Amino acid sequence: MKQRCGYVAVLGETNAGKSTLINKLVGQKVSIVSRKIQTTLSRTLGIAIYKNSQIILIDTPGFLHSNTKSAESLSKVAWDAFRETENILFVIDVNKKNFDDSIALLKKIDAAKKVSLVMNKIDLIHKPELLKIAATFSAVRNFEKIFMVSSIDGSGVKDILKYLAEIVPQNDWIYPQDEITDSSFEKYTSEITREHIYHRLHKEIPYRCKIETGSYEDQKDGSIKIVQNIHVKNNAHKVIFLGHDGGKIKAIGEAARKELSDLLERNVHLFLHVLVDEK
Ligand SMILES: Nc1nc2c(ncn2[C@@H]2O[C@H](COP(=O)(O)OP(=O)(O)OP(=O)(O)O)[C@@H](O)[C@H]2O)c(=O)[nH]1
Ligand SMILES: [Mg+2]
Repeated sequence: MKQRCGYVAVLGETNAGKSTLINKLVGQKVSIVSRKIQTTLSRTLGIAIYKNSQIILIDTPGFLHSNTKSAESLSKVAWDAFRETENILFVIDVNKKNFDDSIALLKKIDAAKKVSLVMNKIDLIHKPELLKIAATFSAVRNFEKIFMVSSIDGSGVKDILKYLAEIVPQNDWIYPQDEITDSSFEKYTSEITREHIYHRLHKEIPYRCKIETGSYEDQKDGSIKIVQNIHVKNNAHKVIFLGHDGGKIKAIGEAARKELSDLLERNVHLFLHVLVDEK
């Protein structure tokens, strides 16, 4: 059987569940997820395989209708990814009270693109509502397909996978069979820590920090030592990160270490340093 391979961009408002969907399609975590807005900060690839097709999903930062500089630059990242392919999954959170922002965004996508609508989070609403929402969006433009899914429990997600496997063109696979993302080891591992920071620290703090994997080193016993630096803006933020007696950072480190051990299938020794970066 001839191989098929192609790119699909996943677009939508922030918090719609794009990264959750991509992780389900890939079958493994490639992109971090949180309840907070603007979790995805850079273009991240998730590579899914179905039969003879390799589907390269481009995760993008979600759109946020705000005029701040950071929202603008994240939107640019998403539009750049969008230009890489004609196949688009447009993800909406069906549980939202108001779809104006999603519709405004949808209108910016030119007619030549092949867009499918993914109505996500169907586990949260009554089924009759779904048809109304589908009709609202169908009035805005033509969709190749409309999917109703729950990316959390996975219902309906397989249908998307099958569909994408059919529409990607005949091409040799770009990535090796066992590759699930194009992220470097450094980025992948620091993203996991960032997710745990989002879960454990509130409001603006997580947005004001930058995490980088400083070094990693295989140990003789088969484990791996990973050192990560968390750069924060000022001393006050550092104090919040550390928490009482360093308890906060310890809890973040422990949760991230556990998850990294599972993902990497080996023992991980994780060292987190909080550094004040006045610049
Ligand atoms: N109940 C329910 N929650 C979901 C579903 N999909 C995603 N979520 C939740 O929605 C929140 C946002 O999910 P993300 O995958 O981070 O959303 P995103 O669209 O990637 O967000 P950004 O990266 O900020 O653009 C998380 O708390 C997810 O657990 C779903 O199908 N059902
Ligand atoms: Mg995301």
